[in-house]
Amino acid sequence: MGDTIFGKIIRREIPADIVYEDDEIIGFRDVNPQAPVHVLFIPRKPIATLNDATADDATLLGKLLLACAGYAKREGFAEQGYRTVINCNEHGGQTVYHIHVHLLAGRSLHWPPG
Ligand code: IU
Repeated sequence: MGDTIFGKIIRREIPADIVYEDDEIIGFRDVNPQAPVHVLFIPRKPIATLNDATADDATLLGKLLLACAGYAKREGFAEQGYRTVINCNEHGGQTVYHIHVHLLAGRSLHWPPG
């Protein structure tokens, strides 16, 4: 796949407010937050969309979700609650083609989403 702005964030070519990092995953604050807490968790591996993930990525996808839950627990909003979202392709509202999990928290979130 082609490079994206998230690839540049991973390589530190552009700045981001990074709140989590390990050898496979980075978490950083969304520049256009939709809730008081809005963090994006991305794999360093450049998977474009959820459709492009394979069985080989199963552990990595699980780690992305666990990274979200771990962050929520450490930051103290896990019990109150939060939402994780993966948008896929046009109708899913995906705009950056490097798979990412949105972690949204800090307010009561509406359902269903628009
Ligand atoms: P989406 O699921 O692909 O629509 O989410 C992309 C998100 O990336 C969106 O919430 C943007 O605000 C966010 N974002 C960012 O945090 N930094 C950037 O430089 C760009 C997009 I471009």
